[in-house]
Amino acid sequence: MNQMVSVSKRVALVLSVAFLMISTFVFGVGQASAETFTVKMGADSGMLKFDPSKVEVKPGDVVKFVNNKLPPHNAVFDKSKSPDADVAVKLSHKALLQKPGESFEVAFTDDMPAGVYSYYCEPHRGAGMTGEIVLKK
Ligand SMILES: [Cu+2]
Repeated sequence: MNQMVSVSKRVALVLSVAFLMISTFVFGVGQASAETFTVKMGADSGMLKFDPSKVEVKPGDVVKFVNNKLPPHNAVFDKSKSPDADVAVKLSHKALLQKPGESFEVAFTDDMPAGVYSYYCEPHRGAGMTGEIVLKK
């Protein structure tokens, strides 16, 4: 009788450990699901704009800028229209992309303040080629 009890206790222990491991795994994957968002530089229609022009990200996410139509393009984050001027400088990619298909990635990390990061394409700022990335925490 005593042995029966200890066996079922052991089974219960094994089951609860297994459940903990599975739930930790599922929860861990959910937390680590960093996403990559793609922004086309120059819309397919040939418009001088970023497409999409507004992206919402969370820490860990990456925005991949891909040269598309009517190059050259770049992405410069506006120091006066970002939550932190130093972060804006760090995020900026001043080098112009000449060939369609070229790309660069901008990573958003936990040490950056939440808020709206505005950016523009230097050659086409006057034509309205601007965008926003909203970092939410
Ligand atoms: Cu441009």
